[in-house]
Amino acid sequence: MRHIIGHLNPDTDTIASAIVYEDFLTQKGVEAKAYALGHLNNETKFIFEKFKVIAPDHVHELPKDSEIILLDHNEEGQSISNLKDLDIVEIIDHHKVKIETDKPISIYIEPLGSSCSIIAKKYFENGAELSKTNASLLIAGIISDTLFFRSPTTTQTDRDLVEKLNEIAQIEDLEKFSLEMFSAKSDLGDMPIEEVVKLDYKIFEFGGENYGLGVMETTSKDYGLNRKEELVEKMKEIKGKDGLAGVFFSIIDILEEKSYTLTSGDEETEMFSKIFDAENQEGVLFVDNLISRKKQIVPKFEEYFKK
Ligand SMILES: [Mn+2]
Repeated sequence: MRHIIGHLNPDTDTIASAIVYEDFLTQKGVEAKAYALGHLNNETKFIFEKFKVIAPDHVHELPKDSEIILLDHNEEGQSISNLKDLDIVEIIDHHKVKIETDKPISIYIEPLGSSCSIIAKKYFENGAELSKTNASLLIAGIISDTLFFRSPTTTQTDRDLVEKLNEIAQIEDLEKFSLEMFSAKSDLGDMPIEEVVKLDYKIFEFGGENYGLGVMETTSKDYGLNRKEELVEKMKEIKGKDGLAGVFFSIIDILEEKSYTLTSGDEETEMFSKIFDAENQEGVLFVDNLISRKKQIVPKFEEYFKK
């Protein structure tokens, strides 16, 4: 039995790709089951309601030596808590490669806009049968990760795949669908502040130390900016509690393609301003056209720490 695991603080891409890959493997006669490493965000919930999909089971750890497939991530800090005790048999991802394995395994990594793109390619290349619901889920994952093709991570392959998938999914107005997804994602109500920070949050190792990088992709940036003090206080707490060198939280205006970053302290503010040439607007670090953690934020940090 292969356990398909997306990353912690799951997003639509990680959940959708895991669910659809379960179907792909099942068609191939491989026993597999998709899991979620945490609660679904509002965008994913919206998608599930719209396409009448049942959410995958939650899991926090698995029995020793369980076979697992890592989807949409390959870093230990972003994965299941007892990863070290488990048997990784396959990785499918579109992030930078970090992991070391102790035996040869299947790895499918491609610099596409989403993991759902890689899964979609597998279906088309293998002539596997793709249901209307699964095609819709893959489209949702691609739209979510590429911010409907706005992100610099977008490739022509992603656009072509959405067109091909929509021959099956038959979503009438993709633009309208994307706006519905983004507004579901932006609707956070009175969500506890720690959950806001951890909404889309990953740990990265730079220069031998761990940093927390959270992003909030939104169509209503004021929600985040209005909770600035609370956010910063919570980020400082997380930094101390989790033994991090710093925590950054970027509010990303999807439609305007601009970002507003908060930090866990003065040193972090100075560092971020230096790296991104940010404009400090009363503690909010404004950068135009900075919207992708994967393709813009993380590589710039890496470059900074190499020096
Ligand atoms: Mn992804």
